Amino acid sequence: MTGDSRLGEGEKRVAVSGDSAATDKTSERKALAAILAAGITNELAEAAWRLMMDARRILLIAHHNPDPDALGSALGLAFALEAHDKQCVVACADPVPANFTFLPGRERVVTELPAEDFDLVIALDAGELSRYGALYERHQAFFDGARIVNIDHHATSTGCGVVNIIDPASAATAELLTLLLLNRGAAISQDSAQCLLAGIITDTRSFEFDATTERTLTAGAYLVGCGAVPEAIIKPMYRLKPYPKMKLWGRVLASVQTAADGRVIWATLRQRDIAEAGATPDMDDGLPSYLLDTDGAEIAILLREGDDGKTRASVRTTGPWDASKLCAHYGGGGHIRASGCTVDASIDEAEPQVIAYVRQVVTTGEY
Ligand SMILES: [Mn+2]
Repeated sequence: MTGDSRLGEGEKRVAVSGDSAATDKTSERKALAAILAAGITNELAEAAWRLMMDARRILLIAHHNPDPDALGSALGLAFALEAHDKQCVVACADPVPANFTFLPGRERVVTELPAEDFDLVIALDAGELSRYGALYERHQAFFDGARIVNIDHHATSTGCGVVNIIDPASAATAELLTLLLLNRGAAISQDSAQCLLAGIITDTRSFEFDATTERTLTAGAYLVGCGAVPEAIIKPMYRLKPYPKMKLWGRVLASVQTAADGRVIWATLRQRDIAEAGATPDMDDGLPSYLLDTDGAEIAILLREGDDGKTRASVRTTGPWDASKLCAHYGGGGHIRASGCTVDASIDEAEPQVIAYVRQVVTTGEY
């Protein structure tokens, strides 16, 4: 951009950083929108959008045990559809977790349907109706006969709709929704953007997981341009803790030990730790991963004393180690990086047993 030659030197600088910067911003946003809009096939986007535009009352459902991607996708899409004069109800079998303070509209999520008078259902972040839990179980006949649009990003999804938009290349359902809305030229309000960004940020743990692509970040950039605020999501989601949780973590971290030159790290959580910290049992949430953040640690284990005399082990791994195989030894399972099992022994008996087994795996490579 060239400045106005009639302006003095100082004025010219003001002109350049003002008007042309605003023009650049608009064209930059248009370019981002075009890139994102091209990330979804037009036919599929059109088929889904037509069903939404033809509907009057729309039910948007998030899977049970909801995460911010499921709820943020449902709320974010509801905000966008309401701008097109659609009546939207957002439902989930379980209530919105208390720390999801960053989701605009969370107070409107219902755990039970007011009625079954919907002409479209949009199922978000899971490809099987059974994953919608009690909501599906209580209204099975309605859901089995309903017209459903299914939007999800899990590779294992079978699709439960007449139109299924399932894209495992998307790091989050919310990323896929951003593509859909931009493909259809739909406006994304600040509230909608905040919900969608929450889905993207939490499914990638702040753009850390390897599911994060250039497109994921582009979608994030676009949503920030719509007014979404990353800090409002990241701090309550990952860092803010109630004081009793801080106290509990302090007690548990004081018990930390290592074996196999620090490659195995573990800590114990006893019933009295919970009681004396004034904590609740769910406040160990995040602790096993936190242990794995120790330099040199490859396998992290949190051993928790149950109130039934048994011991619960939560295992997190990095490198070549398969947490699900380690836990299978005790009849448990899960994922490669995160698994759990219950050891039928008191914590004092279980601790040396489990550590001896894991130490043997690390030194021999045999599970
Ligand atoms: Mn998801």
